[in-house]
Amino acid sequence: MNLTEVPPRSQVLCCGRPITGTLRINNPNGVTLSQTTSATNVEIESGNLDLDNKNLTITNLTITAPSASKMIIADAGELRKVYTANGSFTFPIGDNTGTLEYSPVTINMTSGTYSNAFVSAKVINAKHPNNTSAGNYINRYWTISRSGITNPVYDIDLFYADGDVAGNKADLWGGRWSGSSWSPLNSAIPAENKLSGTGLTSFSDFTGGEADALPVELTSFTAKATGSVVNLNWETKPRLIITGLMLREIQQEHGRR
Ligand SMILES: [Ca+2]
Ligand SMILES: [Ca+2]
Repeated sequence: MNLTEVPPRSQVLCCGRPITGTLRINNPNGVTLSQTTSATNVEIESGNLDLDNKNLTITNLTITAPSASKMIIADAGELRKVYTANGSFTFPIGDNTGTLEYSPVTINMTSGTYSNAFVSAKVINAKHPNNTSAGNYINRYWTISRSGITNPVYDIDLFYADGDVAGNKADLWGGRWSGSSWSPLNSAIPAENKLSGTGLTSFSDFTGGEADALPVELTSFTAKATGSVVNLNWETKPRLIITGLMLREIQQEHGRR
């Protein structure tokens, strides 16, 4: 199936049957998906493929130099990538809320068992409703989920747009929302507008914000009493601020009152 730029206006892709051959998008004015469907091969040569609020399941995707004018708009519907084995895939997604913005996410599955499996991604151009960061955050979050994968382990890279940043992007940390709390990601590279996490085992929402709004977790903590001295050792990701109250509680815990 070819959706080319003749006629030179936006087109609507219907009608929901699986596309077993190649779906080729070549229309600078864009193509909109009108029904949830699947396609074995998708090639995007020009223009945006807007999923609107429908889902598209793909097996293979070809897109060179994706951008805000050559991407898959997935800000309501999901782009679902079939996984049959470990491997990395970049979801070339963005949004058309206000300005068109390209904000891809790369999922590198490093472990798992796959049975009729896919990973899905969509991106919302708004502050996450559970992000309590007051000054430094991004007006963007991604929802990543999966189907048919048991014992998944994966790495993730998320790329936001400059226009998303409220405050100072050097003060942003990545966070994953569990449904009730934030877990920090282990890397943020402001120069690349990038938030990264490795060795993740759960799927959900991701965004960027302040460290105290996306709180740190202790990866290890030991306290050893030597005579009247308590030695505290800890590792955190990404950082920990020990307050006077916390120190006092730790010392009481270990018998220094
Ligand atoms: Ca939209
Ligand atoms: Ca936007």
